[in-house]
Amino acid sequence: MVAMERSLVLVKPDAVRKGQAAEIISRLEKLGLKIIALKMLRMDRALAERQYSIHRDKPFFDALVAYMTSAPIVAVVFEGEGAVARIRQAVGATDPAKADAGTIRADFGLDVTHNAVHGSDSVATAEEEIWLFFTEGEIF
Ligand code: DAT
Ligand code: MG
Repeated sequence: MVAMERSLVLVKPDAVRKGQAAEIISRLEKLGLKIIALKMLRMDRALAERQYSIHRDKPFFDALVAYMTSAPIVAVVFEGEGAVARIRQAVGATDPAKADAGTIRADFGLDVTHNAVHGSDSVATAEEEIWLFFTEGEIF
């Protein structure tokens, strides 16, 4: 049996700017995953640093934080059976050039920084990430 899971998806600044947010979210809905929370926001530095704290010592950290705070994003919580792995599969590899054909990053990503979308990498990470963006009353 596959467990009911929740995952945080972020439609990143370049995809929002290009008007691809609804199409990206729609692809995930079409997998049978349910939207249980959704908002548009501009991340501030503190939020971006917390969301990506695991990468704090990486050479790309400052560029990543600068990019994620550069313009508004759309944050979505999806719920469904096996949601975490199914979303990761639909999102594709971190580098769009290496992502499988038909994945969101292959279709919408520009490069390893501007890769269109974030999806939580585990159930535990998802639960941490969700609470960075949403309060209990914002999740349905
Ligand atoms: P993912 O988003 O696929 O989980 P990750 O957790 O390794 O990938 O990295 C988080 C984000 O950091 C990624 O979406 C984009 C950025 N990033 C990762 N590796 C990078 C690199 N080598 N150069 C620039 N940005 C990178
Ligand atoms: Mg990751």
